[in-house]
Amino acid sequence: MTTTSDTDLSKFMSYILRHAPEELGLALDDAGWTDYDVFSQRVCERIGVTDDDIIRVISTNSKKRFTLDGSRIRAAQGHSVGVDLAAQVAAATDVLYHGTTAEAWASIQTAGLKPMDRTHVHLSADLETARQVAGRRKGPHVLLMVPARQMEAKGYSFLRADNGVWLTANVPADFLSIVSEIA
Ligand code: HQG
Repeated sequence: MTTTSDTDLSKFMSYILRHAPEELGLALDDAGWTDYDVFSQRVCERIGVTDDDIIRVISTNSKKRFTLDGSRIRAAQGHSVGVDLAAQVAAATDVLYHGTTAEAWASIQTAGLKPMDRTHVHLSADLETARQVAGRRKGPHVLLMVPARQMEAKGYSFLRADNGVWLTANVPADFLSIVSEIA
């Protein structure tokens, strides 16, 4: 019987596909894809779930964290291992948003937005998503506006992950402005 919750299974799958494919003896190609059948078999063996559990997590995941494409799977975004998601390079919408803590803002306002432990800075097309990302963290929040189209005109590039999250290498402080602060 499976005792792993869908949340735990989703976290394990993210861990493997974003950060540590070698834990299951897997390799990701340049764009982060790996063979689905081998992935499924190894996840099932390691944590005692079934292929049905994995398929359910892929299809019901609230943030569409996983992309199943024919015989291959990848994490839509969030990687710490270097993968090139550039297939989805897209013209950025006018403005993108980032939700963070007031504490982080203290450094961000001089250092800019950096990818920290991930390969990219994560941005969203709507304010509500940015608010939700910030809401996962304790303390006062800050919502930041990123003038994506203006940055693009200056040579910065943006790409849209499979699940709609926007990614970029970094956002210098000069481009950032506060939308609103939530106590
Ligand atoms: C902050 C979730 C100090 C940045 C969400 C953020 C998202 C700085 C934190 C996805 C900084 C990094 C990503 C600087 C950036 N000084 N702090 N110069 N530059 N930061 O988790 O955007 O559940 O890597 O503001 O929904 O919070 O994983 O990024 O607070 O899409 O699928 O450093 O994670 O998706 O944190 O979240 P993260 P994030 P998943």
